[in-house]
Amino acid sequence: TYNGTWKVDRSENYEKFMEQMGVNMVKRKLAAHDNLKITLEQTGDKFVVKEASTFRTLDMEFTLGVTFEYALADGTMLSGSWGMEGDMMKGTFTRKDNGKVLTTTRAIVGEELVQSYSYDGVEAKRIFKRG
Ligand code: MYR
Repeated sequence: TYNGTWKVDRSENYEKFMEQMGVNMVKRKLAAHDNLKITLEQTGDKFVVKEASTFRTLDMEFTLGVTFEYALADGTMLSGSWGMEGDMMKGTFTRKDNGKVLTTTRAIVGEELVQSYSYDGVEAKRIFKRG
């Protein structure tokens, strides 16, 4: 189950990923230490998500397979949805400003939640521990 609170422990290639996303260097440096904490609460197809970081706190909800909008911390708007493929969450989102696609997955690997990100040929991971 994905339910619970997850604190980012480490990231792989996240700075390169943000660079590809067009995030400037100052913000990338800050975002590398954003202390991201995500709380997920799934009931059937519905997820309630609480996000907290040094940038902001955000409460939202989505339903698997249903398109919603999501603003990144810098204001970039995404539109898309999460689905399930087996035990893995798979999200496909489109940037509203340039139409490019960002895909992301969440999987529980051992005791950790591994989130992958892919955008414009660059991939990254952030790995969370329960907290
Ligand atoms: C959630 O389930 O946490 C809410 C919806 C997430 C949508 C996709 C997240 C992509 C985040 C990319 C970060 C890029 C930073 C430049």
